[in-house]
Amino acid sequence: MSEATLGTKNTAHPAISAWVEKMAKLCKPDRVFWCAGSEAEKQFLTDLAVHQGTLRPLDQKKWPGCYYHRSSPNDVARVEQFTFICTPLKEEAGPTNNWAPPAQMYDRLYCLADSAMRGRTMYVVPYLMGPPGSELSKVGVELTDSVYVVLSMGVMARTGVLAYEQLGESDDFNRGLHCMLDVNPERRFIAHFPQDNTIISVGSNYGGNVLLGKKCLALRIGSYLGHREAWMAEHMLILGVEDPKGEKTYVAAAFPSACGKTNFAMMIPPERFRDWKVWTVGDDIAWMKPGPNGRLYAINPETGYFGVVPGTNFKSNPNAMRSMQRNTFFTNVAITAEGDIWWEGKDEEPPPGLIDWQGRPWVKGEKAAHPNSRFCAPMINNPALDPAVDEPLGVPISAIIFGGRRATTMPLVFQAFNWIHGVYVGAMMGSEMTAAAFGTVGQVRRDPMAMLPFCGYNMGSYFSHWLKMRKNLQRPPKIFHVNWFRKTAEGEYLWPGFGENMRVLKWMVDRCRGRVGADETPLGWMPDPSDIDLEGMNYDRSKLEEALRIDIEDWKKEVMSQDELFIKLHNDLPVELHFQRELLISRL
Ligand code: GTP
Ligand code: SPV
Ligand code: MN
Repeated sequence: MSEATLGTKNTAHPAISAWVEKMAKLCKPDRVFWCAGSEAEKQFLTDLAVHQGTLRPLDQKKWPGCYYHRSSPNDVARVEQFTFICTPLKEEAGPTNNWAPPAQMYDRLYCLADSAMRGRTMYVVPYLMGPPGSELSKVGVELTDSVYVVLSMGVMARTGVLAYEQLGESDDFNRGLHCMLDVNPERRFIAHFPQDNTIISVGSNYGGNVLLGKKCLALRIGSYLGHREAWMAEHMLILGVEDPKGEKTYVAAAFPSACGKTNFAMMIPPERFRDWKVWTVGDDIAWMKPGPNGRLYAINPETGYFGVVPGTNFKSNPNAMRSMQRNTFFTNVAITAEGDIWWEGKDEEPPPGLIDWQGRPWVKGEKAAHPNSRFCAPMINNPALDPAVDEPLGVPISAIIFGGRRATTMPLVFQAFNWIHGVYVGAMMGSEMTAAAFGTVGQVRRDPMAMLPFCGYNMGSYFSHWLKMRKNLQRPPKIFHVNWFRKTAEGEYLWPGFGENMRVLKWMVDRCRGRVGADETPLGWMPDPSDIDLEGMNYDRSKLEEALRIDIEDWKKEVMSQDELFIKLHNDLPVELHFQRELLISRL
């Protein structure tokens, strides 16, 4: 393709054409650039971003195809306080979401978007979430004035004209509009209009706020559509565990933001488990639907990883390190004049002449990389990428794992007695807040199914939806809860985590396959400590016992602390969850 044809209109689809025209009339860009998804286009846009100063090439010998991006210091994470679900009725959004009437929010945002792209280019990014030809896949079109967004979308989703093929003549596509404006938190809104399958995001240029296929479409709009169409959109990784016989067991796990999904999805088993292999299907989002043999099938709608950088190194997560070795965008890490990069927990000395994430010479003791600095890497770089990632049917899920970041109370692992109990366990999940969103880091909050920031409708109805899904499954996944983050009174982690989590994963896989027993406890089924294989690990068994301990007094407090969510949701909370709570109290 010659440069002259780059960006020319590439579809005659009437609804897409009409909507792009309407939005262009509103935003008044100097130029509309239609993305087709070609290599030449990617090169052209990358050069443009470098020329504009949006991207800076890294040392291309060390980091081929990798670029550096620094955001505005006020724009480094998701903004839950500015995120809205705009349904006709407030009850549809429910008590855990910010709500505004659609007409009012459209007015407000159209006002902000009016002429917002003067002197700029509007990029039209058609994209597909999910494998081509999958019944679960969805089409979106994102309009944006950020080249960084266009290029990042190219990593995270299947972008370009292939999306039109999936759409055909249907009008069923997500309309996404993104205007950077002046990247000012006072004019920052992430608004969802589920009934219109529309998203408008203004005033930010940070991943979760602006890569509209990800949290906005794949989770908020996705969960709304899933409720309507009898499938599930979840904040879950998907992995396949291959045992020494070559049998694969797929599990999906919901941990809140920055609580270990990427790490778990890419885990490399320790030496003791050298005959086992973990394959990554996805690290953040699962779309799941009942399929053949009464089982739950899952796809990863994404094609890349937008992962937390700090703490990632060749020991903690080698597959993530390999994934980000080429064709990756790094945002808000520290950099040197030579184009090398560094972050806290990279496990090597900081290079001399380091510039911190805000562009200042780094001072020891200060943060070099922002705690929520991210890599945006294509999944094909991952040596453990599961070939089934492109399978339109998805993979059959044997276990669903919930987990939070909890210094106390929550044992290393337990298994729910059944699906309804498992839904209760997921619904009552708590976790300490992290840097992935603005807020008080470290504070425990209820984060049901790790979906608190991402459920696009009433959380009570969402729980009912979970309960109802059971009816369509003859072989429902077993449900587990894990906690890698329990600490001693001295503040040390009781469990080493990362690759060693394989030992707990094996127990869960063995439970799914009926290969190991368990003890009945007030919380659910728990491993006899001797059933967790600790061989080859320099680790004291008494620590494992402590990590597995149930402290009844802590648990009484835990049940009390669930009151807040029960009161907030009382109108819509399924009665089954009240019963489950009563049962737990009587068992305690
Ligand atoms: P999002 O991309 O925000 O949805 O996060 P995520 O759930 O994918 O989190 P990620 O795997 O990036 O982990 C975030 C943080 O948790 C990093 O600082 C990791 O070092 C830390 N972490 C991950 N797994 C473990 C573990 O098993 N034990 C401990 N102690 N820390 C872990
Ligand atoms: C999260 O915060 O859960 C993420 C990062 O996965 S973002 O895409 O920014 O939401
Ligand atoms: Mn996430």
